[in-house]
Amino acid sequence: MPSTAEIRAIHDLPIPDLLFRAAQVHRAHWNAQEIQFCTLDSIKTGACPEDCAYCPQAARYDTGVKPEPLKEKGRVLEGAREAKAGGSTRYCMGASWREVRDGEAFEQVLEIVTEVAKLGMEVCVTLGMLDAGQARRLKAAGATVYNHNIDSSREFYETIISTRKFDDRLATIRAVREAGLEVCSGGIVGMGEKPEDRIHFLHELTLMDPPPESIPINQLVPVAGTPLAGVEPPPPMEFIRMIATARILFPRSRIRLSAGRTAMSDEMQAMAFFAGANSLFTGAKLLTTPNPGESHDHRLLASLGMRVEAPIQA
Ligand code: SAM
Ligand code: DTB
Ligand code: SF4
Repeated sequence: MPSTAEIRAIHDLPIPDLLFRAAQVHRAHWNAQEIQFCTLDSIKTGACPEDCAYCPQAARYDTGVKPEPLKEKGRVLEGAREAKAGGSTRYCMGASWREVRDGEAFEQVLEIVTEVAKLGMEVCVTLGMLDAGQARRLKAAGATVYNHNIDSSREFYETIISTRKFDDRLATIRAVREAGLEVCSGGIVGMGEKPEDRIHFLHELTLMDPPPESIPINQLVPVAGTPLAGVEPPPPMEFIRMIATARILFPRSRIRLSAGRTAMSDEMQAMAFFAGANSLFTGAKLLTTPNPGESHDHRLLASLGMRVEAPIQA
């Protein structure tokens, strides 16, 4: 496992060297012309009891997000079919829960997962904390992946969320692993953290054995009403450094260029692809905030001579 000093040495390389190394690693393991399209669906929105300082769905912040109960299965399926038709090979369903509780709502989620799984996309869910038994039930229903971000370094995490501990996050990720699900875990750049926190965040991911199959790198979407509303985005190259360093550290993982793309130029996104990002969230909305949209993404890839990754099973 690399030490934090070794990770820092990679992260701080001169940009041409960093990008060259990242691109080499990327090409050794992936087709660098292809990007996976994933679609997000907020299946239960807002009114979350947690206090994550970045999140528009926390009940305690006045963000204008309209709380919505668990979505009806038919509506989720409609969205999933559309996503597939638009080229997505992964459907990610998020719920603004602190944790999964056994009962009616979880049973409904299991039914939704069962139906979405029949469409032949990768099926990801992100429902907050859970235990190994619940993770096994999700897997049995057809989920392939569970998303649970560590978000930042342990030190910084505990300044942006007070309602749970970093170790709670790690415990859920272990439960997901034990159940045989793939792990999707990444973080957010641009919350006011120091470069040192970003190194420690990546280091935490290297300590997971095996590392997450999928690593979303989000840029903070500052939302009015949240404590992080006024935080300025970091210089674009700091974000690109994170993508490139993640690619070098995790050659076989999906590195996902996630939230924050509406604030990025097309050139910055192109550079993220060159730095090793090979997946993105498409569609006009993330969970509650805007996203560039499918037509933008098809145009962007075409303009770069790139293409959407096709499904593995035709
Ligand atoms: N409630 C569950 C949880 O916290 O794990 C699942 C949904 S939660 C919205 C999923 C992730 O979205 C968070 O871990 C965070 O990384 C990301 N996220 C939330 N708000 C964001 C924002 N304003 N900008 C960037 N990423 C954000
Ligand atoms: C992840 O890392 N980013 C996605 C997904 N995993 C669940 C969520 C981004 C949310 C951005 C804020 C919003 O739209 O509410
Ligand atoms: Fe709730 Fe998840 Fe948002 Fe935190 S990130 S407030 S747990 S929905």
